[in-house]
Amino acid sequence: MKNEMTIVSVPMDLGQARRGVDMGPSAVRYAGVFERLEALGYNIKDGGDVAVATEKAGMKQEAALKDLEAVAETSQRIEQQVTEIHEAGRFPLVLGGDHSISIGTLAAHAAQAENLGVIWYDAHVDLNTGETSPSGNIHGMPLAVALGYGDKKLTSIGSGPKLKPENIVIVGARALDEGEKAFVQEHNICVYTMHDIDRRGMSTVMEEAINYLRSRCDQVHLSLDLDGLDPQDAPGVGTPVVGGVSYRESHLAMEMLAEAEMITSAEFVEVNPILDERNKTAEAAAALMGSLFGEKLK
Ligand code: 5AB
Ligand code: MN
Ligand code: MN
Ligand code: MN
Repeated sequence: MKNEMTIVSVPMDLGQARRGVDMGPSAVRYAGVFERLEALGYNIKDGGDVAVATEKAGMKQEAALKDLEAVAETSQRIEQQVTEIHEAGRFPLVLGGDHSISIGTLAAHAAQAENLGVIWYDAHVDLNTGETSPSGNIHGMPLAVALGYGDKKLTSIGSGPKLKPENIVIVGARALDEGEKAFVQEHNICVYTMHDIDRRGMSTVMEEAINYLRSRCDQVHLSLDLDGLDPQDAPGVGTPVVGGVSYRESHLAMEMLAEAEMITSAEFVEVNPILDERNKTAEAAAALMGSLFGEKLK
């Protein structure tokens, strides 16, 4: 892992319907991320906030992709700002915001990798398009967009192809829409569901995921949606799903990634302080970052 890191906030809430997730980055900062990572010896630069576009009045309720223009405009800015972090030779750590921010981050990461891999830690698989989405919420679509599926305004962000379906590993999935199930089947995407984690253990699941991505990818991005965790451990999320990954299992997963020394960029998303209990979810996010960046090893 690079020792030089830039942390950037994206106070974005346009990708879903519940207000408050735009305050996620502040809550995570308040939970002590900077202090925690500086104590591990990282040189951290504060990249500030990416400016989030304002929604177009009246767009919200009817459209198949809600607030498409504003999300696209913001994604463009995210892509630019994250690209600058890469160009400065620093590790990009992005704090969300809803998961639509990945449209911009993945575009930036993909552009400077030969073959980008992704670990998508989430209760959901985020593989909807405007055609399959039950909600029209773009935070349920970023992985599909990175694979080239969805509205042109989103798939055209950044340059060239972003992700290959065989370079994705999803961990913690337990709430797939019908269209997403078909997408996973059709593209043969590697999904470790809660069943797999229950049955085979997080340790085996992560070992397989790490070995698989290491054998084929030159860079690996971690996208951690806090709703991957069980709502008991991470109640402050907009789309909670019962029966999730535990706090301890999540720490183990992060520690194994730290040991593997394979993560080249990361984001923690979907923390909603309004729905949270005493900043528990933001604190879980900060603690998981501690593990991802080597707390157990030092
Ligand atoms: B999240 C749902 N699949 O598309 C949809 O939190 C939920 O980024 C999406 O994983 C959840 O609206 C998106 C029902
Ligand atoms: Mn999710
Ligand atoms: Mn998600
Ligand atoms: Mn969510």
